[in-house]
Amino acid sequence: MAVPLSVYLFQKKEEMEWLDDELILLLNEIATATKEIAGKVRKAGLLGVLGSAGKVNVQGEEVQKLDELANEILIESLKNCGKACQITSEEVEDCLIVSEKGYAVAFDPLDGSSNIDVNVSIGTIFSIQKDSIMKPGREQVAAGYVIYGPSTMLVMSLGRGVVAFTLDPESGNYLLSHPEVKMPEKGKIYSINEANRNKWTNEGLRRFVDSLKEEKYTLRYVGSMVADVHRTLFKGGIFIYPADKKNTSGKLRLLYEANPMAFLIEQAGGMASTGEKPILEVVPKELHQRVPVILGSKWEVEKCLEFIGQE
Ligand code: AHM
Ligand code: MG
Repeated sequence: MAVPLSVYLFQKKEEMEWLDDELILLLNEIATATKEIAGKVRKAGLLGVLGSAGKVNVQGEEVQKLDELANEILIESLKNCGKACQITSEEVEDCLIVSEKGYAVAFDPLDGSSNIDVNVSIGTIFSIQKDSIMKPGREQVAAGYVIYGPSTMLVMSLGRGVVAFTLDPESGNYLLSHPEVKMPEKGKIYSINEANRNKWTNEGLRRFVDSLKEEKYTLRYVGSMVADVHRTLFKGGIFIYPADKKNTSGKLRLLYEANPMAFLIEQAGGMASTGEKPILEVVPKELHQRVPVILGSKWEVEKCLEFIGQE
């Protein structure tokens, strides 16, 4: 019988001295909230929650009804559990300060909004820091995501490797299905929105993508970061959301998207860079700051950095 998440966390307490009861409670709370979100996602077409909520968020992007619902579920549960000192969401303008000390949580409640209405995988991404969310990603105490795909999976790192749990719909438990996620050193897939090719601001990037084509790589791009990173984590290769003429710092947000994913990728043996430095070394200046993202297997990321450095 596979180990449930709550049991796994208590088992790890002895080898990970930073894993205290507060953090365990917080992680369990996030997991519980994502089960509720998974339930809503599964029956979205029946609940009348598909489509736009008729407003734009702080980033100027259209908010979907399910974005709002997922955001409310997470904020409520984090407030109620009393273990989060700061709560920051992609959908909310300001950081909610609850207390001075404790665990600060940043999350993207439902990533991949454009895929909600067409029943394509979407996800929830979270990042946990001690006391303040405005710290470099390297200092995250835990990070992870839940992918609402054919299976619902929770992929997580506590700073010592990456583990994955699969939601068992019968028992309602996240069960340990992948005790050690290690990504391949080199893959066969690249993932980038190539429709933006002419807008990319780095000529080396265009040459890098051409070189992958020559090496018979295949292209996969879902347009949900969670799904694209999940595949990259398990199969290797590279995922890129670069700076372009429209999004001059890229599109993805440092605190909710880039940092937690970079943490997971590094913990699984891969690399994650902005093109200038490791994502995890970026010192955040603003809550909703964006960064270019280049992440994946070491071989492809190093190659990409060579190409974009010789623009
Ligand atoms: P969202 O958080 O509003 O859903 O936006 C982020 C998403 C990512 O999941 C994905 O990698 C990216 O936007 C896709 O953007 P594009 O449609 O420009 O390729
Ligand atoms: Mg997102």
